[in-house]
Amino acid sequence: MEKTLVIIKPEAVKRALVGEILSRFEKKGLTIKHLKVGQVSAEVARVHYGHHADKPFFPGLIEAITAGPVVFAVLEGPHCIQHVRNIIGATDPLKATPGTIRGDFALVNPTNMVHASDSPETAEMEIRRFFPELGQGA
Ligand code: FUP
Repeated sequence: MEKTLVIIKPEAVKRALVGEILSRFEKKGLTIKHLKVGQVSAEVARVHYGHHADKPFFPGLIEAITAGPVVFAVLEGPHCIQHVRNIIGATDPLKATPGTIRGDFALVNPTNMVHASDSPETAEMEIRRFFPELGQGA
């Protein structure tokens, strides 16, 4: 069954939106396979967002994702990756449709509330990155 990695970002944890956000995935019918509170270190953040390293918004992005506690989740279900991307909405909160998580709760980047894997390859890599303790069970 397809799996994806979700990070509920520091701004969303600070605003007490963890339950609301997880609830949207659950109501869709997706299964929460693994869930934990943690923190993204600057070192891991720079790897995770390495594809944006040359962008002007990179320092602010690293600051935002490392700013406080986050919640990591592995979700599972048919077409899970695309369903979760649909539920979170467009990367830019200004373009995210109302009804999506970013459309309902975010105003501007880099605080767009949630990260979710965008392909099977990144999902596998990100689950290993943020749940290394799962090993082969990931
Ligand atoms: P997404 O997969 O939707 O998180 O989108 P990206 O990987 O393209 O972007 C990662 C993060 O970079 C976003 F969550 C927010 C931040 N970002 C900006 O701050 N400004 C931009 O113009 C684009 C992305």
